[in-house]
Amino acid sequence: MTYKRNKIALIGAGQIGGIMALLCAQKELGDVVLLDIPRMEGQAKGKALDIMMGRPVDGYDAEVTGTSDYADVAGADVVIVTAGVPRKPGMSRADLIGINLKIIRDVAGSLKQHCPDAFVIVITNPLDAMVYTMQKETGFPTNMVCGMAGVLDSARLRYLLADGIGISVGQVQAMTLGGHGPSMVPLVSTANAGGVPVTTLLDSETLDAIVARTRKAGSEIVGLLGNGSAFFSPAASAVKMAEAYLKDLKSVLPAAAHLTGQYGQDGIYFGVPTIIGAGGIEKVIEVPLSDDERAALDASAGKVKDLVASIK
Ligand code: A3D
Repeated sequence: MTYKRNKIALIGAGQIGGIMALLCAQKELGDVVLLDIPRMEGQAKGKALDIMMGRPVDGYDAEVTGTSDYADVAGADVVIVTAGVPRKPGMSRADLIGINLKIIRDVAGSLKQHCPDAFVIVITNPLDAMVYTMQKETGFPTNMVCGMAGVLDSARLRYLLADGIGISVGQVQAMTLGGHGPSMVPLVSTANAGGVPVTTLLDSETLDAIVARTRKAGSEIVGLLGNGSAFFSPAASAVKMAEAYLKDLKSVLPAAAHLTGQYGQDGIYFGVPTIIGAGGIEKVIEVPLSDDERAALDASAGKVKDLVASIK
């Protein structure tokens, strides 16, 4: 008997790639191929074998393999890209553009050849510029290329709000929009706990501190780790997006999506609420914003445009 299972290609078998492989297998989202550069093929194969040998413990059937050959990811349904280098303490995400731009261009060339029908989720930083580059270089439809940042930045905001209020995170709905950097915009005006606005549950000083910590959460973790950046929650966030696509969940998730006039922006990739289903980014949703939030979002878009303009 033969089974048709989804194929998930993870380009980059580092910290985030390895956790994503485990999560995809545990959730039985499909068979997973971890791909890295030839010099790091052992890492890809070793992580894959480690996960395979854990199959009896959790009881999942997904096949996980490692490779450095793009022929092995041919025909993937979903591709998640972490290829590149992460930040070290003291670095901004934008500092990574020189080295990661070249890597994303290389990866895009191979994906164009081997995975023309995939839903591509980019994680590599600086995120908004890398996802823009991925779409330009592959020429894939804009709805099939997106970036993961909003699910993670929103999760950080939701965690901090729930912690501050002293309730379960499941109760808190909140979004962070805009570019993936210090200019990101955690939305307080629409954040709520079980339908109750958070502005009635926390004073403005506490809310300001939560917004500031959300913006710096990535750097806080980089500082603690000392060598690399967050990887558990970024992996879980990207897998959530892949799951929405593969299961056609039509989930409302913030993502770096291609804009054509929404939020007053045209031709850039920017963090906005979307619906993700079998059509990829099926819709960009426009939500009401306070005047301050609108101004902050415009400023964040300016930063993303500057970064994209610096691409040579
Ligand atoms: P790391 O553990 O270094 O893994 C990256 C992997 O990419 C390494 O194994 C490299 O060998 C591999 N690689 C390099 N070049 C290529 C190539 N051409 N083809 C295939 N693989 C290649 O890093 P990580 O997993 O911790 O982070 C990966 C990226 O994600 C970095 O750029 C981070 O800055 C970024 N990141 C983004 C977020 C967002 O929310 C957007 C969060 C956390 C990290």
